[in-house]
Amino acid sequence: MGINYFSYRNRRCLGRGIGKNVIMLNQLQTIQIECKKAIENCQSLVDVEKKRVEFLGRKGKLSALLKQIVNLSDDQKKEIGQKSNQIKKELEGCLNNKVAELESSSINEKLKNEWIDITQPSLCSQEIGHSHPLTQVQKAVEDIFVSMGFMVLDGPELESEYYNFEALNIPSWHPARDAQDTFYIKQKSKKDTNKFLLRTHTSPMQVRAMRKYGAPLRSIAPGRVFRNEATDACHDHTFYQVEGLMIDENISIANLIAVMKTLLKEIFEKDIDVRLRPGYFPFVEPGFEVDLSCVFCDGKGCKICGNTGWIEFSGAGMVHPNVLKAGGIDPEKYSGFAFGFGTTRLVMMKYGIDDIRLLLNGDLRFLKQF
Ligand code: FA5
Repeated sequence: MGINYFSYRNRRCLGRGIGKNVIMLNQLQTIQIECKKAIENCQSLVDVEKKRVEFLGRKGKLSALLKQIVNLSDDQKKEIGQKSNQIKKELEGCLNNKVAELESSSINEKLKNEWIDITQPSLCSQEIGHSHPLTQVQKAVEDIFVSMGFMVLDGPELESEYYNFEALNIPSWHPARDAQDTFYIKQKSKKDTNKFLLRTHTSPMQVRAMRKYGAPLRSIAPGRVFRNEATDACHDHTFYQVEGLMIDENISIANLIAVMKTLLKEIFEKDIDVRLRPGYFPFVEPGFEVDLSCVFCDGKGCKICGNTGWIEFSGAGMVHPNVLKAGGIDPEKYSGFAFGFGTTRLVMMKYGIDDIRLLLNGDLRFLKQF
């Protein structure tokens, strides 16, 4: 419903000699009342915007009325100007309040419709995974060594021939290289003297650690290693080792045995029979093989232990002076032990897994058991 600004009432006012300003005041009040009512009835933000334009817009009702202000005296102009500003402000406030009211009710509506019960059990069953048994045991090993003051180091799987062999007292002509055949990376050119290979053991971390940290030193370096190997129940071409190194003044084999025993007791939660026998590794002197009593046959002999009753677990020994020198450590002042055991073998023994190849073949029926 529009406003007739020259309504019957106003014409009567003029007839009775009432001032133009009074008429305009009446008209302003009419706009004010009509606009408030219209705002109240708005159901949407679009409605509110329409009313804003209709009443307060440049071509809206208030502007149209104010065009008549030219007919008033200066005092009347002032009076009407002030009043119209006050009404405009008030109406703008009403419009804004309505916008806020509609917005919040639409949010509430949305919340009502989108309400979810977060305590309701899931309709689709989601399986929760877990870490691989190799990772579980490696973490346990790391914790045990950290508790004995060792730091945990990480080394490259793509290793230089120098760190994998030469720095470990295994020159290119040495027969020990044959025992650890591996995959070499193609050199860019024949002139390129830097040969790279998939590391055959974690022992390259010995010289890397010595060069970086010097002596005294306690470190372990767990990781994946690779060998060109015919596989069987106890041998894989890709497996995991943990390299251990302890260098200080007056370190002896007794320290090595104590550390090994602590590790095994913690992992197996019981005493395990361990056998030390002489072993040859060019980077230790003297060198040993550490065997564990076979858990599959209780040391009686089975196909897994090759009917010996023992499973080879680790190589170990006192670090060779040449290796200490390659690591920048004075062999006259310091001595140390090193070991490298198969994490994969440890997992087999801990969980009674009778074929090493099960660990990396990705069969979930197997992995779900851990
Ligand atoms: C070495 O790799 C030496 N770097 C260990 C060492 C370190 C000796 C420091 C002295 C001082 P070896 O080849 O014996 O040694 O391997 C060490 C251990 O890795 C073995 O005792 C065994 O537990 C594991 N291992 C070796 N070959 C395989 C394989 N093919 N599959 C799974 N585990 C293996």
